[in-house]
Parts: sequence; C-alpha cells; structure tokens
Amino acid sequence: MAFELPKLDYAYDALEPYIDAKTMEIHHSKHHGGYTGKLNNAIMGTELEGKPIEEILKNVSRYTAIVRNNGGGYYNHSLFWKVLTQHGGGLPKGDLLEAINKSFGSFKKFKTEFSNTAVNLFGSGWVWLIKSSGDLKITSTPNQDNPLMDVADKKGTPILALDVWEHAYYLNYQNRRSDYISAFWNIINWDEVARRYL
Ligand code: MN3
Repeated sequence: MAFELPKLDYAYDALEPYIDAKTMEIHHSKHHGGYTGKLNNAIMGTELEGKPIEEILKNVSRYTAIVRNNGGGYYNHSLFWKVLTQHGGGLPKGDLLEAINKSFGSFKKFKTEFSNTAVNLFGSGWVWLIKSSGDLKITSTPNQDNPLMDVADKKGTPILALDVWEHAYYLNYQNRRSDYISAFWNIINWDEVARRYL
C-alpha cells in the first residue's frame, strides 16, 4: 500500500482570513502531494514499502535523505491539517489545559514560548508541542524533521504542529512571519490536540 495524500476535512478557503485559499491549495496539493509522491517513489520495492510512517521515522537515520525529507514532509503536513479548523482558537479544555498549565505555568506563557520559538526559528522548519515522558514540551526541528525521528534533539509524540516554511504563509503574509504565527492561534483545533494528548 502506497501512502496517499489525505483529503482535508475542510475546503481550501475555510481557514480564511487566517490562511488564504490559494496558499492552502498549493500547500496541500503541490507541496504535501509532492512529498507523498516522492516518498512512495523512494520506498517502492524496498524493505520500507508497506511499513507505517511512524516506524520509518523512528529509524530514519538508517535511510536516505530522500526518505527523511519526504517521509517527514508526508507525516508533518498530515498532522498539521488535522490540528487546524475554521471553528478553532480559544483555549484548550480539561486535561490538556491542566497539563499545559502544569508544564508552562499558564496558557499565556505557553502561547508566548511557542510563538517565540516559531518567530526565532532560523530558516525552514516546524514548531511542535510534544508529549514526552509524561510531560509537555515545545521544540522545533529544521527542514521536514520531526520529534518522532531518531535524529531529533528532543523526541516525543507531536500533538500540535506549526509549519513555518515560507511556502506556508508567503503569498499572504510575505516576510511577516509573526503575523502568520498570530493568526495560527485563531484556527487551532484544540479538540483534535486533546485527542492526541490522551
Ligand atoms: Mn509545508
């Protein structure tokens, strides 16, 4: 079974005005579609064909840069679309909010630390909220790396992701990455993040 580009749960224009339809269309169909196709081509006929993506990422240091970059790209975007919704924003609830308060002091402090990590990430990469040995942590990765990879500095299970590649925001925000990061907080699907936290 080859990996498939997942369908979005919403229309390309659903996240406007925070993320514009054209950016969503290119990002999903071309960028995510590209990673998916290249991953499939790279593993076709190899021992990796048919393995779950998490399994491939866990041992990614053993494989080629093509598998690392496109396997990460496939996984990262699949998660990113899921943690966004037009009905998003506000505060997380229940156990997740409690865990955030415990790990970061308050939701406000968490938001500041996550946003600063995203603003200050040099070049292309991702910012993550991860579950790691019973705790919540914020981390970033370069390129299409992620915290599931054996090469990651901080490892854990990603429950929230933010794509800070320029292709994620440049059409609408140009060089204003911090405006894109502020907009992100209005479209976070906290129910989905909470589901992944449990
Ligand atoms: Mn991207």
